[in-house]
Amino acid sequence: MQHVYSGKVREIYEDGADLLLVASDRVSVYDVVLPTPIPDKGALLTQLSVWWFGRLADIVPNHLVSATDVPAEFAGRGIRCRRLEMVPFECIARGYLAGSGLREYQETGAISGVELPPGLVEGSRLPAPIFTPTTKVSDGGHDAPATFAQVAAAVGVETAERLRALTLAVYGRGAERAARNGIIVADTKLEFGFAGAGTGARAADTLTLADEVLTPDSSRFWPADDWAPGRPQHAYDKQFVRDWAAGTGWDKKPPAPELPAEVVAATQARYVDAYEKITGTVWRR
Ligand code: Q0Z
Repeated sequence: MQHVYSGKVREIYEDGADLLLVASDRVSVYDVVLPTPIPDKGALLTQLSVWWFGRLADIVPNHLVSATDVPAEFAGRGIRCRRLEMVPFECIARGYLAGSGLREYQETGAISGVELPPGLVEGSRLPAPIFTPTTKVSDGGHDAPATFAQVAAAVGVETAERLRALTLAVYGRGAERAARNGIIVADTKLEFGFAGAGTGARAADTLTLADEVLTPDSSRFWPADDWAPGRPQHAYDKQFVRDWAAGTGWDKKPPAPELPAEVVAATQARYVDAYEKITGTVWRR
């Protein structure tokens, strides 16, 4: 088992032809990883993603090989997946205005080249969900918006059209199910790859959904009952951490302070709640 990559809160290992994607219990706020883990967070997000892969399989094939055939130390929070030739763009769907999309709209009236009507505010629901890809920045920097034409220039127009259609279909399915259960999925980031890595194949019809899907780490989840456009929205998962951090006077630069036990417990409960609301099943570790 070779360790090949560390993200802020996840790791990738190599096992022969497969990869193991392992989610930790670490949590980041304001791009800083906190010193205090949230128990079961890695397993909750991994199992939510696995649940979604099953619920999206009629839309797009996925990289999941096994959620159980992993080393004991990764049990529950690791998946075995097929290695893909990754598409060099983050495929983002947005149904609401927030984050970098909001800033781009305020500066240009568009996001990733998609023109939007005037008068939208922070948290506004968009007239219809839009595809707003970004280029991946490898060195930990922030991703830059890419237009549909840039994606098409890089991977071909047929693949770009399929990426857009798949991204909007996955978001549509996810947002609809979450909304029925009181959770707004404001936006979501998907990663796709081409099956047959190493063979040079890069055909639109081999596009495969990779990474994690429709989790609170890859998406903005908001509680629907306090959605109010015109101000920053409350994060479904991290709001307790953000509120607590604001009260400490922490300057949002590393190192972050340790979380008190009640903030850990309240945050863990939100991850459990999101898992249970979306899947309609009871969380058992
Ligand atoms: C995913 C990432 C991290 C987890 C590479 N099936 C695949 N084939 C090839 N590459 C990837 C995948 Cl999922 C791949 N990432 C993002 C980073 C932990 C996923 F630290 N990078």
